[in-house]
Amino acid sequence: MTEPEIYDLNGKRVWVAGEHGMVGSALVRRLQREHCSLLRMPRRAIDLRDQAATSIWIKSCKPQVIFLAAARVGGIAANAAMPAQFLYDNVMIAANIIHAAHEAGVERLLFLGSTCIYPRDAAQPIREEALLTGPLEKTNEWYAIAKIAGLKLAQAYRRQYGADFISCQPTNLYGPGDNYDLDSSHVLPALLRKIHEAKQAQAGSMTVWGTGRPMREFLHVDDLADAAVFLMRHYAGEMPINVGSGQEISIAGLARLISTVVGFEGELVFDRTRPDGTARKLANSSRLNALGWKSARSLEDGVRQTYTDWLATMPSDERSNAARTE
Ligand code: GFB
Repeated sequence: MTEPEIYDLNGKRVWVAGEHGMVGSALVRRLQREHCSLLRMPRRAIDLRDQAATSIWIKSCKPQVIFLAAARVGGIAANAAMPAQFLYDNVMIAANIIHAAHEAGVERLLFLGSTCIYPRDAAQPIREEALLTGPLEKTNEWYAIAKIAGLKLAQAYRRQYGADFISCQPTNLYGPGDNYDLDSSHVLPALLRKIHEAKQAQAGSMTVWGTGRPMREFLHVDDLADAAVFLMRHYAGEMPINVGSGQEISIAGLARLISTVVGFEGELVFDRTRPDGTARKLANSSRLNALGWKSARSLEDGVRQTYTDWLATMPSDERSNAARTE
């Protein structure tokens, strides 16, 4: 059973803030299948941390709908290296866009948070009610605090001004357009790259950070984009909604899965000097499921597709080298 549609995107002027990032570009791909008018901002045309510039942009292009996917993001190492940027950039982006959207009379806005907003020791699978019930995981508290501020802004503007702003928090994402830089990436693209390179080099082993024991839930970014469009159409309320796949795997299990996909048969070595981060972070997505949306793609299919997508972005000499060694 799907909840009835409460908002019609047909003919609407829609802006995806952060349209050049992994999430934003997935949203643009998804919205291109809708009969709406997508407003496009050239890459780096406006610094969304700049309040005046952001406000002028929104007032001049007059979106009726905003998907707020712009953010500074990164994996466990990037969070540790750049706490100021993760906090400042994300607070500013959220505050500037949400305030300007309110001033410009935007009809609907969806703020994209992250499941790292939840307390480190929250009961699993984590329900939305767990927010602000305990201390955060230290390895990403700066980013988490900025994301909590963003969803609280959406709630506050809804409560005080009646603005129809909603939030959702996706679980760990992967897919086309991800960051493959090993110093700043998340685990899935990092392991795809490291395992691919280990195979090419015919290495006997490759290194996985931490103990391999932490559990993570992964969602393909195209599934997130579909869920976000679904929420825009079917949901209004203060409660920020979890968006997960329900597919949980240990980091060691993920490394084994990627080894199978890539065809690497060497040993996995665990570097225990690297942090594990949160032990487990499985979202309870039953609210979203009850509204009528559920992820259908298996993690293995998603990883295979992502590996193919990534190989396709490589220069052709590297790609053919990769194909030869398969
Ligand atoms: O994806 P990730 O960097 O971030 O790391 P989080 C997840 C787990 O994978 C950690 C392990 O236990 C890492 O130690 N891991 C193993 C690796 N090998 C690697 C590797 O080569 N690279 C990376 N990056 N990890 C992030 C937050 O947390 O999740 C963000 O820091 C955000 O703020 C994001 O919330 C969704 O899953 O721990």
